[in-house]
Amino acid sequence: TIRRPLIAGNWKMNGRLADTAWVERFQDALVASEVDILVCPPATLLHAFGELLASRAIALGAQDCSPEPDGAYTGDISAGMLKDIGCSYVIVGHSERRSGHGESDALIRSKAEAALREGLTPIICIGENLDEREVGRAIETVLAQLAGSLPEASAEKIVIAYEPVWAIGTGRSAGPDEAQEMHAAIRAAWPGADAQALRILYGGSVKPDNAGELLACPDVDGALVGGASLDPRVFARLVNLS
Ligand code: G2H
Repeated sequence: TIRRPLIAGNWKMNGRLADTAWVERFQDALVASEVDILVCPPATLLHAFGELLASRAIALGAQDCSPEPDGAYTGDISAGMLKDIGCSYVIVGHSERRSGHGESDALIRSKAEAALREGLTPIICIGENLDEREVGRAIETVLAQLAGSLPEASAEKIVIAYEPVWAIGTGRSAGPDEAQEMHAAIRAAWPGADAQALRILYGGSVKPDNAGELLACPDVDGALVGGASLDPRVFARLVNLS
């Protein structure tokens, strides 16, 4: 495959300064890595992580960014600021921001565009909720989100994360068939001729127990891992089996 897998940890709103010890523990538990590794701690820890990761083959990412450059936007953090402290990725449109902060596809697209302008790789999250899956509209919903949130960019400059909302933090992950079907639909809907270069991550209760079968799917190019990324040994196990 021309796609190098990416295993990304999304810490969400967890972590204190003392948790920067994670980096060394993770490194100690790492066997070999044929994959790209990314950690997205909360904004308060980005700078400390940036200094620790600078000498290691682990990329740093943020969990959100403003669609705006600098300016009068109290509380927001621009993509340029993230770049400045060493980020190379930023998650945009996570379902917790779509639902908890009313983020629309259009806003997510402009956040992804802001990231691209700064040379960051946006990880654009899409996923259906349980009702949408149960009435048979999962693919339709996800492809509409994709069309609405996607900036114009070549496939290698962005990452898509498919996270079915019903699988997030619930302990119930999609089965490999459900994941593969959706990932293939996303790749088929990619507007450019470079769909084979697009990395599509699966997210939602990924753990060492279920990661093997998910990552073995031909169109699953890695994972966006929440809860299981907080423990450095568990996250290392996920990377080691990729
Ligand atoms: C999905 C995922 C990480 P978890 O939100 O983005 O979290 O693995 O805890 O379900």
